[in-house]
Amino acid sequence: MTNHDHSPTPLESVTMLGLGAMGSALAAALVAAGHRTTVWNRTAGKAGELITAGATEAGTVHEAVTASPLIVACLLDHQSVHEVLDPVATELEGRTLINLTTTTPNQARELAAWAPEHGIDYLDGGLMATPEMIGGPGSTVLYSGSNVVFEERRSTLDLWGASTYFGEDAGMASLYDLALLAAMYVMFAGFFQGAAMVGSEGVSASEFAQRAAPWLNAVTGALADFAEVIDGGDYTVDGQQSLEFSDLSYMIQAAEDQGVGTPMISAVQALMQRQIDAGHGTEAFARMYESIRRAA
Ligand code: FVH
Repeated sequence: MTNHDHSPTPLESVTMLGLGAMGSALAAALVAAGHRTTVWNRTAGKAGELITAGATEAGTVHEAVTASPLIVACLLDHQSVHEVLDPVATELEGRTLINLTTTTPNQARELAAWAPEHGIDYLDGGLMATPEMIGGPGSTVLYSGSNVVFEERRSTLDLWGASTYFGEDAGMASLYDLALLAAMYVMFAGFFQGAAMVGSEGVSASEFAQRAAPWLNAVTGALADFAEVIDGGDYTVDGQQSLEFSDLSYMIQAAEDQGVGTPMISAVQALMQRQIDAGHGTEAFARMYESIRRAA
């Protein structure tokens, strides 16, 4: 994994395929940096602002991919990437393809295997940003696949956000991307669970958010401790809250008494109960990881 500063961006010709919300933001950053940028979108009429800023619109995918040595795809999904690129695979030979479309790890690996069959250098990317964040301090883009492409194009990649490389296995950027999003969605759902509990007494979600945000922020400090226990593989270590101590029955009862659903806390309780039933109740709370690690 690498992450380091780079010199100013050498100007180059870049083609952006896909001008949805994200593709447009990525293309705008390229144009703003002075790259000779060609843009293409399946449906016409999305390139107006980019053309005004200095981009050139290609009328066909063929025209788009032959305009630049570097092709960036930001389309809807894996299927749309193949729909767009398969017909121009011959024209892509000798060029570099950076795919920032969200895919599963195996879909990224499939594209990474498809690309060299057609003489294409391939780098896969996972965007940890919304379109508004592109180019700003909070934007991170995860990459895996060709290390040569990553290093050679690094200064261009850095226009979109902090670039982090996860190795030659093209599926790794996607895996990290989706794992981080999994953690985020479950945390958000936990917030909704708590908001519903206090909401049953007329407390607004906004008021709850003011208390939940600093609380959640404070407790993320525990992640490193959990990680150490998991990586060490010994859940009997001292100083850790036990699974039995972490019983959520009162929480579930409170929610039920308030007439609120318990999907999130019941799911957590069930994961812990599996470990307790297997005889590990006195072991560390982080042992819950073992209920998730392998599909039931
Ligand atoms: N927007 C976001 O916040 C998230 C942030 C994290 C990463 N995602 C992923 O980025 C990909 C693109 O997302 P997007 O926000 O640009 O998506 P849309 O605005 O819906 O634009 C989709 C573009 O894909 C084109 N497209 C769809 N299907 C096809 C197809 N079969 N052939 C050719 N192009 C296709 C679509 O074209 P059109 O509908 O305008 O003709 C748009 O250009 C995505 O993987 C996110 O998961 C964004």
